[in-house]
Amino acid sequence: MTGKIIEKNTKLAFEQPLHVGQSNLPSKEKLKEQFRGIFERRFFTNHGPIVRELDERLSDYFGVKHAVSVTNGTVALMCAIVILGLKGEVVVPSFTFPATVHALTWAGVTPVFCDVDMETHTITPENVEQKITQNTSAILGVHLWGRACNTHGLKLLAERYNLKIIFDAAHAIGSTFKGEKVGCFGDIECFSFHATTILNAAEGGCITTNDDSVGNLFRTARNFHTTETFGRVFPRINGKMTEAQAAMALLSLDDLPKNIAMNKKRYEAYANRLKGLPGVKFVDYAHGEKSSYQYIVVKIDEEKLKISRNSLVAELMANNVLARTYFSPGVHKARPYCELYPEYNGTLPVTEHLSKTLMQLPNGQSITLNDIETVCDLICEIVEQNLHCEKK
Ligand code: T4K
Repeated sequence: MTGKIIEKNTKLAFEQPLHVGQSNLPSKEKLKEQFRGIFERRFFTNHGPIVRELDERLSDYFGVKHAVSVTNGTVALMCAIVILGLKGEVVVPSFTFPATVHALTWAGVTPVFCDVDMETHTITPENVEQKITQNTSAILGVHLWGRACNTHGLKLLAERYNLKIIFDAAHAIGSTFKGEKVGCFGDIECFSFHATTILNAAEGGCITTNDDSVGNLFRTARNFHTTETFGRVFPRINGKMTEAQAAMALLSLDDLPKNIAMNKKRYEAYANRLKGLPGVKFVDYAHGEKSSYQYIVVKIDEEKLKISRNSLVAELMANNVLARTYFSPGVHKARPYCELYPEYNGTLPVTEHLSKTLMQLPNGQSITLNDIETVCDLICEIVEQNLHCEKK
């Protein structure tokens, strides 16, 4: 899509909306070829050849013993919680997509909300330790925006208190921590392959683990009736990935390095163009680590920019730039959690601050570098016009 700022006094900077999370597409021809095979085999689900190939390719990609695909990232989390036998309380950030917490609730586990770090937006061993009680069974960390948690520190803490540890890695395929690829940390890591993620299977996800027993239990949990593993009894579910999803996922996996490089280039284009604007800070991905660059996250300092995050987002949206305000409000302030656990209100200052100051800008295949120039011009123009109005 290309856009240009439409002359003054006309309404829209872009004729078509620019989205955060617009799907990256694999080759249509290759997808048709995959579908031809599915039709010829008349084999659509129950772990056919494409799903099996995907699981192998994923375990090679992550460098882990087990990568097990599943119908979506939420079901990956739900199964992970059940097969690890989590009970009582699990420490989890409130600054995340609600699915992280819903998975705990569905499994009958109480979420204990923990604040995140102002710089990394992830939970820290220090914050988590304050929340551990004798009822705690696990830590559920989230590698937000593709920035990995301090996996090493959290692992040491989990070992000290004999806790399980799960990472929600929905944003973090391709990311690293201290040079090690996300996918090899904790007891289980859970990925999403939703249409809005950098690995697009329409819907989909997987778990990764190096523990044979956990890998096998997960294979059992995702399929309600196989005879594969009857060693342990727990409620199973239909979490099967279809052949169609796996075909999309395989093609997206081929494109992954290219798409990560593309997202990084777009991140740099935005950050370079707006670096002089006071009150606009791009959330840094560098730290010598790799990242998925799935989200372009900007922190707005209202005092310096002289316009609030919400007003800026509203102006951008009015111009068809559909910036987002993930994750506002924090999960502890959203229903049903604000009613179930009102005691958290006002106790998570960093989460509340971030949920009021962050915005995400459009990224991905459908956004051109020209579009980014135009979005940046638009931001500068909105800020300038706002200053002008204030002075009047
Ligand atoms: N953990 C974390 C940390 C997560 O962020 C998520 C999901 C999960 C767990 C759960 O994983 P899954 O069970 O979903 O696999 C979107 C996604 O639906 C959601 O998967 C994602 N996180 C979340 C961050 O973003 P919404 O409600 O904001 O999406 P929606 O429908 O407003 O779509 C965003 C934009 O994407 C739209 O403006 C248009 C574009 N889009 C959307 C769809 C559905 C496309 O271009 N193509 C599409 O097919 O949640």
